[in-house]
Parts: sequence; structure tokens; C-alpha cells
Amino acid sequence: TRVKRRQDYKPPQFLVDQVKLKFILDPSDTRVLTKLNVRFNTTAYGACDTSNLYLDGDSEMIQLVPNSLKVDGRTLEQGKDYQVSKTNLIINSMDGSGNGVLVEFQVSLNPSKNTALMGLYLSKNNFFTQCEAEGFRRITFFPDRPDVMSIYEVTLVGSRQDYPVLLSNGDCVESGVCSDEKYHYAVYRDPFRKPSYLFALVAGNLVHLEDSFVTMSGKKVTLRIYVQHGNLPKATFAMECLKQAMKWDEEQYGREYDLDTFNIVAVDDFSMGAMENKSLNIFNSKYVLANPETATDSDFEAIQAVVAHEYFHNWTGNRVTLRDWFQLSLKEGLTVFREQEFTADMTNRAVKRISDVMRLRTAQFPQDAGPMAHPVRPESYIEINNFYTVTIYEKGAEVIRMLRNLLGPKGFRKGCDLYFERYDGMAVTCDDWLSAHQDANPHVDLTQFRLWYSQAGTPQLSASTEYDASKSVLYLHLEQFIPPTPSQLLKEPMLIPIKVGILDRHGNSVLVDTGDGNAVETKVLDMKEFEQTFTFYRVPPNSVLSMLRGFSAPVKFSWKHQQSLDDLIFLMEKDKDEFNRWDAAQTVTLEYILQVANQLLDETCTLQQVASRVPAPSKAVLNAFQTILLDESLEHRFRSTMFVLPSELFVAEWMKPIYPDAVHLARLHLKRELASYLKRSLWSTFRKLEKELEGEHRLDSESRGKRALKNVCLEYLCCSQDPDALSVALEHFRKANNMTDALACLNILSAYGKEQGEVALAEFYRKWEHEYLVLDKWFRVQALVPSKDTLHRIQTLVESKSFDIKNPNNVYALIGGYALQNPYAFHLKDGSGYRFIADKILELDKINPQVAARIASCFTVWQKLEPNLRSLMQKQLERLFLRDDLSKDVFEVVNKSLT
Ligand code: BAL
Ligand code: ZN
Repeated sequence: TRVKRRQDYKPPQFLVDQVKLKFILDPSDTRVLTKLNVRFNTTAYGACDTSNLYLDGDSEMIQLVPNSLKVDGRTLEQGKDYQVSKTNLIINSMDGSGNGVLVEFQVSLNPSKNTALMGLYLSKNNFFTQCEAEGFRRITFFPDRPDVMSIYEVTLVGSRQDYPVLLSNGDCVESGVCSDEKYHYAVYRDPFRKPSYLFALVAGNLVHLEDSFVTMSGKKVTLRIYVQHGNLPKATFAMECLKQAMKWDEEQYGREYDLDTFNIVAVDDFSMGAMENKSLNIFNSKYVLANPETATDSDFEAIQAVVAHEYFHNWTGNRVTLRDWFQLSLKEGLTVFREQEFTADMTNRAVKRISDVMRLRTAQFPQDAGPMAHPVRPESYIEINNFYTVTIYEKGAEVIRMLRNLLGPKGFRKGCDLYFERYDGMAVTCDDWLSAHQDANPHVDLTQFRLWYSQAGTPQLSASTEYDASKSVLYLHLEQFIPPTPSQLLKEPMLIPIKVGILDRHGNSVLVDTGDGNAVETKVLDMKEFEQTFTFYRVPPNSVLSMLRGFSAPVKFSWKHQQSLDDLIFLMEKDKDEFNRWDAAQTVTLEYILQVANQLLDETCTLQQVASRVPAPSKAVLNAFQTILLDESLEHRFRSTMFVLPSELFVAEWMKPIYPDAVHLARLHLKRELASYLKRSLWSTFRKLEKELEGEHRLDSESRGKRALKNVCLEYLCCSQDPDALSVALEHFRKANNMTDALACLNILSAYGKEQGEVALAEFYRKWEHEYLVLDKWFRVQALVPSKDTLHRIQTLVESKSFDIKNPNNVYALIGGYALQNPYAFHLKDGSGYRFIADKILELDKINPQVAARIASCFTVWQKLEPNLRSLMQKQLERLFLRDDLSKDVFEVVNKSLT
């Protein structure tokens, strides 16, 4: 299997100025008439007599129609003038002078067989496309790489009855009925040059919601959201989000929309979240459709984020695109950053930051410490689909955030403006992005900062202090260590921006004075060396440092000598930085959970036995949580977030080797201790909020916060399986008038209430059996039941009529939920969980390799597990490795895991 390397990049030999495509749509035999205006790339290679033209084409999906290939009107002969392989169409001896040549041909394809959902495929009898990263080669032969940018004209022809809606990128310039009146057609022209991965078409029986937006220069843009019949009322929220995003991008980045229409289409079968095709975004329906009965508050927030994300791509990704796939984070990291900032502006900044960091720590840190670790700009890959990762996206966004902190908001905006101005309409690199910022900010040196793009691994930052009471000076010693990652053993020191604050013993801010004449409440220290000491002046005795405020860099921070519990509790209660209050609570609870887990290791014991064997959590900690729960001056949402204990996956990151059961028991033990100590306050808070929320359901941020806190209280109250609490949860479940409450209760009941859980699951199913997206939640709830019996449940569910293994949402919810998010149920001591998942990976690999590979990533942890689990998981990896029919996607994950 061929490895692609960044350093092997060469410009394309041929460019394609114009693409004309005519699709005659048929579920099992679609024809694509393709006309390409190609010319030899003389700018890169000079002129030559002739050269072979290589067009990518995936023979699994497309067939060249015999005798259809012509060059400048002359029909070519197979074998003599051209060859077709599994992956290419090679046309011999094309003109190398740089003059335009017209290449025409026809291909046939069978969308109904396209279960990989890459290229042209069917979902509920409607046609959709997904071309990123390399799906266009499953539609027609083409130089399918992002640096070949073309003007597209697309004609769609299809049955009027079956496909009343015909859509492609750009503006519809012509449409009508064909001579055979059963068919109609539409012609689309996209005036912007674009790479093939941004091509899209949709044809089907859909309805749409329409609205408009007037841009900053007064242009009216028509906005449409297309959905299946019956779903229109569920699209109104997404439409509001789209308008918010359009406005925000004008205000924050000066970016205006550039066409007369902007379309979003929702589809149930989709491997990713959504896709930013030029003016025709295609979305996984779960990121479009919502009403309070069927969607949770988190679903609404996810829709807001994804709608904005795809819209923002119009500038960061589409107008300025990628030179090659190694640069993926150039558009993804930047767009995630823009989306995060947008969401922070629309909701609660601190809570948003906390949830982003939770995701980074739970998913990205383990990836960066495992066999699939890669830099934000990878050096090599086997299958690019495997690189749509939390590292490219979320760590990529952290890198952009650090850059903005380094340059300041104004300098960053100047750099962005220059980037858009300089590279509009071009396919560029991460280096180009940095050079725009460097040129716009000549006083800052970005040389060392570039390492964030090339070095993988989460930097570990450790700190210690010394205080000189006679001078009121505090010395902060910092050390950074970047662990070795695959093919990168030695690392250079990174530029780590560290935001610090100082608090005196009463919790008042002490100005951070480093002697540069600029004493401020929060200061950014630029850590550049492996070891560095910072000096703070005029520091009162017994002050406490608040480190890495707002999580100013994606690093693992720790104190050399464990911070005292008093200091942590103090920060939890008093820090001026809300993020750090939360983080202090995380540290306190993480340390306790680890202490208990390390005491249990692989001993099998009940929770009662755990409680009798380990030291109880300190009263001071319990009281601190009590104070926070009852502190009405804090936002509900923030209070609820404070009660989310570090996830089992995150705790495991700190345990060597990992004993998943011990982590689970230790975490649950702490939860129960908290619940028991806070019982009265939890009940009173729950009851109070329940009352306040009575009446009509409201979606505003305050109501969402109240629901979150109320449901957190209920969860704590139920976690010890208290029958009274469980009855309340069941009652609450039954009378819920919104999905947030119903689902929260369902999760609680199925996790902690045996019979009540089954009753609630059955009732939920009966109510929502016909609501595809809600049923998906029902799958996920069951996948997440923290029980050793969960595997049996999943085994039954995958065979049920409601589950469709061809549907990625179903797979991610049930199989992914189990293998990737439920360590206690997945890590079974007889290895049966691993065997089941390996079987499913093999089955999925034949259907949708991209989805199969994502599930396979659950095995990347094996080397960190305790010896028994480690060898059981290794066995399944080896079993997969021995297959000779694995897709590139799964092969890459398995192969890297074993090496
Ligand atoms: N470009 C793939 C989907 C997304 O990140 O928007
Ligand atoms: Zn994106």
C-alpha cells in the first residue's frame, strides 16, 4: 500500500480550466458526459512536445463507456492512445505546448451500489454527492487534487416525478422540460474556480425553507434549506443560525458572501457532519433538523456550530483553498477556531471554552499520545480520510488561537486580511498562512511558532515556584517536554504562550509584574526554552498562581510538587478566570479518582467494598462543591459544568497501565460520595429549578442552563440507585415536554435503574420508533450503559430491524458509542467486546471503509492497557492485520497500531 508524503509534492502537470458535466441520472446506471479543457502546466514545467495525461478514476465505481473518449474531436483507441487501470485513465502524448485541449468522454456508474457514500450515492431514493477528499474520482475521471481549480458548468437530467429538485454549485442559469416530457433538466454555472472536492449535486424529492440575507454591501442572498417532506418546521433554527453566521463573519472578519444563493441540503446517510461544497452545503440531517420535542439543547448548539462552520468555509477553504491534503488543517483548524469563537459570542464564552477543552483532552490528547499521532500538518498518510482527526481540527484550532493571542486581535485581523487578499482564488499551504501573518506583523517573529505545525505530541509542562519573602519576589520555573511520537523521536522546544494570574490569600488579583513596566491582571508568558524561569515582583506572601488561564496552550500542565489541596480548592472558589475554576475542580477530582483507581487496579469489588477500602474524599472538597452548587451568583450552566467529573477516557490518560474497571469504579465512587454529601442541596436545587422551568418550554440560554443543572442534580441523586430518586426520574421522564429532559432521564434510568431503565427504553422506543434521528439517540443511550452486559444488548440491537449498518449515524451511535465511549462495557476480561467489534469492523469495511476505520481507532489504545486486556486487544488487531482484503483506511489504522 502506497504511502503519500508531503515532501513529494509536485505541481500538477496538466491544469483544467473548464469542466462541463452532464449527468443523466438513474439509480443503477447514471451517465456522466464529461468535457475537460485541459492544458499543460507550462508555468511549472515549461513547454514540451507531448506528455501523458493522468486522470484519477476509481474503477470500483466508474466505467469508461467504450469508444466515448475523444481529444479535440478525434476518437481515441484503447490500448494505443489510452489505458484504463484500477485507479487511472492515462491518455498518451497530449499536447505539451500549454495550448488548450478538449478531452471528452462518458462514464457510467451505479449509485445504488455506492455504500461507501463517497462520490455519487443514493439516500432514500434521492441523489447526493460527497467528494472531499477524493470522491470526485468516483464520479468521473479527473486530476482529483485540490490544486487543480476549474470553472464548472453542470447539467442535470432526471425524472420529473422522482427528482423534482435538481441542484448543483453556483447559479441555475437554465432549466426546463426535456423532449421526453418525463424528464427535466437544470444547468448550473459556478463563476468561482474550485477544486473538485467542492463539487456537489443533489437530485430528489425534497421541500425547502426559504429566507434571505442582505450582505454588508447591500446584496440580497436567497437562502434555502432542503429537507425531506414533513421536516420543514425542523429547519427554522438552522436558518436562523445561518443568518447569524453570515452577519458575524462580516463583522468579525469583513467576509461577505459572494453568490446570489446559498443552499443547505439535509441527508440521513452521511459519513461526516456536513460538507462545505461551494454554495451547496450538504449536511448530515442531525446537524440541521431540530425542534424541542426531538432535539436536545446540545443538539441545538451543535447545529449552530456546524451551520456556522460550513458557512465560514466559504472563505477559509473555498475562496482560499488547499494546495494538497497535507494542508488540511489550514482550512479545518482555522474554520473550527472561527466556529468556536462564533459560538462563544452567541452563548457563554467560558462554558464553551470548557466544553472545547474537554473534547480536546478526552479525544485529542489520547490520539497525540498513541500510534496514530501526527502533526497538525502531517508528513505522510496512506488514506487521507483517516486524517479528518481531532488533531487536524481541534488541535489545529488551538494553534490558531495561540497565534491570535501572540499577535493580539488587531494583528491577527491584519494577518487574516492579508491572507485573504493575497491568496484569494489560490490553493495554498500552512506556510503561506503563516507568512501572511508574519508580513502583517513584522515586529513578531513566528519562526519558532511554526513548530506547532510540524511537531506531534502534547507538550508536557511542569512548574515549580520559589518565593523570596525578603524581596516579595516569586520565581516560576517551567520545563517543557514533548514526548516522542511515531517517526519523531527528538523534539525542539516549542513556543508556549502561558497566561498567568496571581491571587492573594483573600482571592484578590495581584497585578502580574514581570519588571517590564506593564503590570496586568493576566499576563502571557512566552515560554521558548526547554527550561525557563520567570520572575514576578511585588508578590504578597502566600499568593497563589493561576496558571494557563483559559487554557492558553494545548499542553498537559502539572506542578512538580503536587499543588496543595488547599490551593486547588482556593482556585476553584476564587479564581477570576472561570475556566481555571473549572480546571481546578478537574484537577482535584482527577487526583482523587487516580488515587482510588491506583489502589484498586484489577481487583474485582463492589462499590460498597471500594468505599470501605479507600480514603473518603476530603470534606473541604465536598464543601467546595456544595458552595458552588448553591452559589446563585454563578450561571446555572457554569455550575452544571463544574459537576461533570473528568471522563473515564481522560482519567485513563494519566494511568499507566490503564485498568479501565478501576477508573470506572473510582469515578463512580467519587460521584456517589459527592451525591451522598450533597443530597439535601441536590434535592433542593433540583426542586427549585423544576419549579422555575414549569410551563412553556423555552430555548433561551438561561433556561438551557437551568435544565442542565437540574438534570445534573438528578443524575447525582440517582447514581447510588436510590429508589426514590429513580422514581422521580421515571416520573420526570414521562412528563417531559422536551427532548433534553427526556433524554437526560433516559440516560440516568438506563445507567442506574435496572427495571425503570428497561421500562423507559421501551416507552421511548414506542413513542419515537418512526423518528430516525431520535431513534439514533435511543441507540446511543444503550451503547453507553455502563454495564458488563452492554455487549449483549448491542449484539441484539445490531440485529434488530431498526438498526441499519449502512447508515453511519446508526453505526457511530451504537457501535461507536460502545467501542469508543464506554470503556467499562467495552473492556471485557474475556475479550468478547474486542472480538465483536473486530467482526463489525470487517463487516463495515466492505460497506463503508471510512466509517470502519473510525471504529477501528478504538484499538489504538492497546499498548497502554493492563497486560491481560493488552494481549486480548493485540490478538484482534493481529487478526485484522492478517486479512488481505482490508481497505486502505482500516489497514492504516491497524498497521500503525501494531508498529
Ligand atoms: N470538510 C469536511 C467537513 C468539514 O470539516 O466541514
Ligand atoms: Zn470543516
